[in-house]
Amino acid sequence: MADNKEVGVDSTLGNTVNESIHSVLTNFGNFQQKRILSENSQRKIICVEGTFSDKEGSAIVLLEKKPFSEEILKNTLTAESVVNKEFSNDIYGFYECFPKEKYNGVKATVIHPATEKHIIKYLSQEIHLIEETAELYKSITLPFLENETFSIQWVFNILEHKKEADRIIFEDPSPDIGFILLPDLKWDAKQVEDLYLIAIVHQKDIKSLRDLNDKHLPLLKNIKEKGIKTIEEKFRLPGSQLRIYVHYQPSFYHLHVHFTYLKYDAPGIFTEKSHLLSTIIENIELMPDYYQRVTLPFVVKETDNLFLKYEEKGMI
Ligand code: M7G
Repeated sequence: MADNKEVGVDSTLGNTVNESIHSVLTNFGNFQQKRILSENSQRKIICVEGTFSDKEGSAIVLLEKKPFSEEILKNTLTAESVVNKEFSNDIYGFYECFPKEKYNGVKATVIHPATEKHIIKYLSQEIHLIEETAELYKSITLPFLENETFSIQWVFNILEHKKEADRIIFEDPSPDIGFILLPDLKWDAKQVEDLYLIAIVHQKDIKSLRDLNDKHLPLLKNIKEKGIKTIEEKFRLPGSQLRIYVHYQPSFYHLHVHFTYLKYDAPGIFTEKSHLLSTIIENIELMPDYYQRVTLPFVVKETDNLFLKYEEKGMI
């Protein structure tokens, strides 16, 4: 802790207000904490809102303890780890163990400048389930989405190879059925225990599950088939150990498919949010406009503007 503070005083943050925080951040010396947005002791994750002293706008910092990879384990049970005894009782001993710094990392995600919508996304609050009929989608959800969604600039940066190009695991460049497969923001790609990849499609006009119909079947099948093959080759996990799904509502309205390790309880895998890709394909094969006709439930936070729109129209 004391060491961190010393590094923090010798601030290496940028000297211009406009420079992206991500070009200069090497420590949290200039971060001023405002409030804890959410915390989950089971997932060992905390989400903090604050500011960087020489930057304009709010910042969100997410800290998450990492799972034990083979490498971390191998380097923790060694003579280099410090082990302090807390107490012992009969055959039971309780210790605090400090592995070497390199094997003791905490995953940190920084969002800056964070919009109000980002803050709401990470703020712990009451949630509601809305049964969105096809009619409600057209009259409330769609007009809302057209005005108020997260920027998907990060998606275009990936598709155009401007960012994260070195993280791409597979690309099918076809404009119709092509996609890029790469590690999700939530995965450091160091161990398969929390494997999390996303396939982002090259087609630009598919907002979400709601837009999918029979003309997208070749695209969906291509993602499933090549995604599984790539993961099998690179990470030695067969398709039968993968959870392949789409979120509804997504946070980002450009079609992407989530691939996670079946044993990993990834965030957002609950039934009211996830739709398995294989089920989506089957449903569309049975009825080409299934997703334009069906009622799709989704979860929304109480302070989300979409919730307020449904409330205004007396739907909640
Ligand atoms: P979603 O279903 O739209 O929203 O998924 P969710 O966040 O509610 O799950 C978007 C996925 O994209 C999430 O799993 C994010 O972790 C991931 N993601 C978001 N961003 C901003 C990035 C990014 O910049 N790079 C990568 N590789 N993944 C991202």
